[in-house]
Amino acid sequence: MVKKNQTLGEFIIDNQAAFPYSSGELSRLIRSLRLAAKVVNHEVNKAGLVDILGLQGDTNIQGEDQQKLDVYANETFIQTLINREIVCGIASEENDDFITISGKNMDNQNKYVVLMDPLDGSSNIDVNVSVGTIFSIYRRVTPIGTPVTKEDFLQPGNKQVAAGYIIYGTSTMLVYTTGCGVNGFTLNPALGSWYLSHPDIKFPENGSIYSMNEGNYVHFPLGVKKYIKYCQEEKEDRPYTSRYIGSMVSDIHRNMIKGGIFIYPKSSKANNGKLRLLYECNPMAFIVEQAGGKATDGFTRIMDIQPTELHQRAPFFCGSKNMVDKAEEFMQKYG
Ligand code: P6P
Repeated sequence: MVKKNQTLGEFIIDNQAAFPYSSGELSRLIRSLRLAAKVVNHEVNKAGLVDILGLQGDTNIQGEDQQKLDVYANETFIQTLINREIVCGIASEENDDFITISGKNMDNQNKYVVLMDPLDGSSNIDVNVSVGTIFSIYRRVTPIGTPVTKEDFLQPGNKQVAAGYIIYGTSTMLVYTTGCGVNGFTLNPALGSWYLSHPDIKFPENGSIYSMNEGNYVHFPLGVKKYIKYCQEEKEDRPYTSRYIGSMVSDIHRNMIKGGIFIYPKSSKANNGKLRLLYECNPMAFIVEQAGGKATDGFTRIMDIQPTELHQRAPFFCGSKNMVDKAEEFMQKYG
């Protein structure tokens, strides 16, 4: 039963009870991400008013210009997690390598690591288009109390304990899963509280929206080209419309509510596509699957891919199950 106007805090307490042996560590971790999200939201919402727009002047490991808000969001999430001493390691799109958190007495007994894209879609910041934060949580695989290793981060997405995103849009929402469905909470900025606004989100099996950067059409695999033409044919079963914001969190969030497919495929310009497997594709795939959708690389379930590099990329087909199935038919046939 959905409790009307339940806050995120109440929801976490109610759902922690569903994990009788849980130590509350995961709940505290979600609460910390909730706090950091409010701090980042405050800055994102006033980005146009203070001198926080524009390029930081540095570039990250991806070779992408770092926006000031990218750096601010990265530092906010990392410092909040360090201050709360609730994780043993962090990996971020904005950091070349993972961060080991040893704790005050160098005896960090925490068992979770967090991987994140602190501000996805940041190229949209200066033009007032919604952006997002994406996070992915795993249980470490190396012994508790020892420094984390790359092995703790290079886990397949099917080992995720929790995943979520914050979307800084017309309203600010936190959407996450711990493997028991997907729930969305909307921030009331006046009160600083998050309210359960989208309980038990279900990804429609069919949809009428296809989302990809068609500017790259000539570079797409033939299967993707054929799927786009299939969507564009005037047929009764194809009332499709193209919607692409260029901010993955926003595109996938819209499609999850309305039904649709998001595709960022490999291309002749980028052999594995653009999106990063560990802290973009895997967490979004966990959420989408938990809502009843599907997420693959065009052939293989995204969450079954065994990572080999922290910042590796993967082609991404994600959304309404029947639409992803149809796109995969074209990939199987044409490659
Ligand atoms: P393109 C934003 O930089 C991002 O990582 C995703 O949020 C978004 O879907 C994609 O890149 C947009 O890339 O090549 O279409 O501009």
